[in-house]
Parts: sequence; structure tokens; C-alpha cells
Amino acid sequence: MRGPVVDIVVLSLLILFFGTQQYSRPQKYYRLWFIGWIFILLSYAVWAPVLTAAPMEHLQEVVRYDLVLAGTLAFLLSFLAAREGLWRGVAKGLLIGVPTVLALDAVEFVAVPRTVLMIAVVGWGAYSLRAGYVLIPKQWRKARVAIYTISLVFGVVELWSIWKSGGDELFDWALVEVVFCSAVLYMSIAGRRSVAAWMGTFGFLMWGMFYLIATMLPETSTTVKALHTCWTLPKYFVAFSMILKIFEDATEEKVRMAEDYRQLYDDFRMMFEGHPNPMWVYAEEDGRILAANDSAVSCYGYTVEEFLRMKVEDLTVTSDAEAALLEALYQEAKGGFARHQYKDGRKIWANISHSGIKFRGVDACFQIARDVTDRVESTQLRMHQANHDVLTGLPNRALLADRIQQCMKRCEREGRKATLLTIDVDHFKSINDTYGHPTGDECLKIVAARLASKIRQVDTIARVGGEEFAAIVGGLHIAEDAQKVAQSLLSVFDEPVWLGDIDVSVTVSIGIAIYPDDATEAGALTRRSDEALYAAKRGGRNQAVTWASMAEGVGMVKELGAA
Ligand code: GH3
Ligand code: MG
Ligand code: MG
Repeated sequence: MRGPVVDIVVLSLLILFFGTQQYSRPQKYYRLWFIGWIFILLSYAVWAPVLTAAPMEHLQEVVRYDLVLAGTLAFLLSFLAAREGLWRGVAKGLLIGVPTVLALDAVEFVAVPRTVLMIAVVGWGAYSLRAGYVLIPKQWRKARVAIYTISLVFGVVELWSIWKSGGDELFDWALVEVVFCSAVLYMSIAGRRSVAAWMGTFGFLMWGMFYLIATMLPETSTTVKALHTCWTLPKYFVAFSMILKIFEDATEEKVRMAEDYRQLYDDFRMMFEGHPNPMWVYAEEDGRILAANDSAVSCYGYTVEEFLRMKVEDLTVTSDAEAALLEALYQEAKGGFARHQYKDGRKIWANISHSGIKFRGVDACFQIARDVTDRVESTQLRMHQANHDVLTGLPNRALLADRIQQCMKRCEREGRKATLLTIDVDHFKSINDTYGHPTGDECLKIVAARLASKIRQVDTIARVGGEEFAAIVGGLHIAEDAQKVAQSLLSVFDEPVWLGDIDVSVTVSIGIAIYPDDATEAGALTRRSDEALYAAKRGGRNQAVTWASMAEGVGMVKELGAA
């Protein structure tokens, strides 16, 4: 065995290290270092057995040199690994390199004509110059000049070596060329501030110098003998520099990531602080506000310190009847609505978007509030308009229909009765004709207000036609209660209606239908109530008639005194 086993063991460990690194890291050059060290290890393994037979010894020599060259080429390429077009360049290199290497290998066994070797060397040199031009980044100006110089000088030296000795030392020169080029590129890739770069450059230079000296001096010289005792040293320098580079990369990455995170944090902080809408973060557990932005401070009127002492529910007005109503209306809307109160007491409608987050290690909720008071109020107005009469402000026929249904259901549940009263102003046409339409309108408003004053909040009175009204009154124990209600409605016109400077005497006629006695369904109940109204009209007006009595042809309820 030749060469210390310890080198092979150490190289194997190195390969293991680079193998794991190239696996777990994105840097492409780690992969080429891994491959490069495998070649170097193989060159040692091939060199280890002592062979004596001439052809085998030559073969061993040739293979060993090929492997070292392949290894150093992998290192050289590793420094250009991030370059685009590298693999195309490598393919072309193989196209020229493989015949060149074969020609150089053949020298060991046969007499290769000088012209063939010269063509191979010139091809190799031309390729190196071209590859250097394409693959070395433009900004590495010094590196380019150095690589061109090395390629040219060694090209000439190699040609001279062929001329002088038939190319015996060609392989050594080619190796020194590749290793020197690697030294130049290592510094370029890692930069002057990298200890790894200095160490690696030094290692490659030393590696090249060892070969250079061994080639130029006779094997028997003491210098060469001394070099052989520490032959692996430059390679360990290179290997150690590569390990160092991996650590440098990791540190650099950590610093960069920390910087990125800081930048990201600053950006988000700025977006939060400067956002035009009020925003805050509160703890999921107890609603404590953990952060609030500038807009929240300026809109809501609390300082940040005050916000931090508050809970999110402190912003909400809870005992607000409207809130419940609109909450129900906007249930489907994303995020929902809330009734908020500013520090100065003003109330707003806020559209709230929220999302769960982790804030300083706490389960929290992030909210954005948009003031949508105008929108909500205009919707509220639109909804009111859709269901109410413009002149009197009373519910219209559509809303009444809804309330009749609700009332009937409630009464059914509670075992109570309800009454539908249809009310029509008597001879209203003549009021119009006498005082004019506008005065007629004023009169209708007063009529509506007087009727409404006798209807409880839970019941409903609606304007269902020109001068026709209808009231649904629930919760009655007996049918006769309906007549009492009708009576109270008739009595509100005991006093004449005062219209500016004229008093107008107004009476109404009322038709009464009872749920569930007269009808159990809204349409029928309405029809019955109408029929009763016409009976009241026919019977002389200013009275209330129940449908039941009408059907029997008796039982008119006359307004006391007025009849
Ligand atoms: P009666 O009901 O007692 O039989 O007599 P009437 O004069 O009230 O007759 P009817 O119900 O048929 O006429 C309703 C009148 O009410 C006709 C119309 O000019 C008037 N009217 C309807 N809507 C309005 C309104 O919005 N404003 C005013 N000023 N008048 C209206
Ligand atoms: Mg009328
Ligand atoms: Mg009418």
C-alpha cells in the first residue's frame, strides 16, 4: 500500500459532510464540491496499491491523473455553478476535453505524434479562453484577465513541453492550470472579506505550486521529496476552506433573513399605523385591546394608552334596539356590523372585518372598522320607505300583510283572538272638493295620527288606500273586545279636525273581522273586514260593523252620540 490510509478516511468523512450539505442546502456549488471530492478520493484509492508490471503501473498513473483532473475541474466549475449556460459549456468542454485527455493518456502507452498533441492542446486552450469569456461574469474583470493570462501562459508552456519532450509532463501542466484558475475564481465568488476565500485561494495556489515544483525539479531532489511528505496538505487547506465557506454562507443567510424579517415587520407596522381605517388587535381570551393604529386614535378619540386599558366591547354600544335589528339584517354580510361609540359620544355604524392571529404569543383577533353609518342609514331609510306610506308615515299594505301573518301566529300560539279593522273616511271626496286636495292631504295626516294614537306599539295600523286604513290588533280574550277598539277609533273624531283656520268634521266607518272566529286565513279575514266596512257604509256611516253581525243582518255598533 502506498499513501497513508488516514488520507482516504479523512477524504471519506469530507465527502460525507459535503454530501449532507449538498442535500440540504440550495447552493449548487456544494454539489460540485461533493462530486469533486469523490474524484479526489478515488484518485487516492487508485494510487494506493503498489503495482510493478509496466502496463498496469502506467494505467494506474493515467487513471489517477484523470481522476485528479476531473476532481479539480469539478471545483473549477463549482465556482461558476450559478452561471447560466454552465451545463452547455460543460457539454462542449467534454466534447473537446475527452479526446484531449485520451490523447494525453495515450502518451503513457504509445508514441503519439506531436501534431496530434499540439492540436489537442490548442483546442483545449481555445476552449478555455472561450469558456472563460462566456462563463465568468463581466464584473469580475480582474479574474477574467487572470484566467486569460493563465490559459495563455500554460498553453504556450504545454506546446513548448510537447516540442521539447514529446508531452511527458502535459498532464501536470494541465492540472496546475486548472488549479490556478480555481484559486482565482474562489476569491471572486467568496469576496475579499471571506476567510474561506483566502484560505481556499491559498490552498489551490499551494496545490498548483506542489505540482509545478514536482514537474520542474527532478524526482530525486530534496525539495520534491519534502513535498511528497506533505502532498495532501494543500488539499486539506482547500477542503477546510470549503467547510468554512459553508458556515459563512449559513451565517450570511441568517443575517439576511433577520434583515428581511425586520424589513417585513417594518412594512407591516407602517401599513398598520398608516392605514386609513381604524384597526386594532385584541386578546381572544378577555377582549383586552393590545394594539390600535393612528386612525383608530383619531377617529375614536381615545389615546393609544386609553385603548390599551380598554376591552373591545367598550367600543360597542350594547343597549341599542337598533343594533339588534340591524345585526339581524346584516347577518350574511362578511365580518358583520357593530354599533360603535366614539369617546365624544357620537354613535356610528361600523362594518367590521376580523381575522384570528397570534399577537406577541397570544391568541388574538385583528379587526378593521369601516364607518358605514351613511350606508346603513340610507338602507334603513330605503327599507322604511319600501314598507311605509310617504304621506302619513304609517306602515303600508305590504308591511300590514306581514304583520297580520305574525299576529295570527302569535294569537294561535297564545290561544287569543285578533281583529282586523278596515277603516274608511266618510265622504272624503267632499272634503277634497270643498277645501282642495292639499288640505285633504293635511286632513289625512291628522286622521292617520289620531287613529294611530289608539293603536298599541305591538299592534299595527296601516294606510292601505287613498283614505282607507286597516288595523290589526291581537291578544283579545273575546270577540267583543274588537268592538271596544273600534269604538275608541270612532271616538277620536269627536273633536273636529283643525286645519289651519278651518275646522272640519270627520267621521269614519269601520268593518270588523275576528280571527279565528270569522276567518283563519289572512285573505279571507281581509275580505270579511271589507264586507263589514261596506255594511257600515250602507248602514249610514260613522259606525263600526262586525262581520258576524252583518252576516246575521243585525248588531250594528253605532257610535254613541254621533249617530
Ligand atoms: P265614502 O267612502 O263615504 O263612500 O265617500 P268617499 O267620498 O270617501 O268616497 P270614496 O272612498 O270612493 O272616495 C275616496 C276619495 O278620496 C277619492 C279621492 O279623491 C280621495 N283621495 C284618495 N286618496 C287621496 C289622497 O291621497 N289625498 C287626497 N287629498 N285625497 C285622496
Ligand atoms: Mg271614503
Ligand atoms: Mg274609500
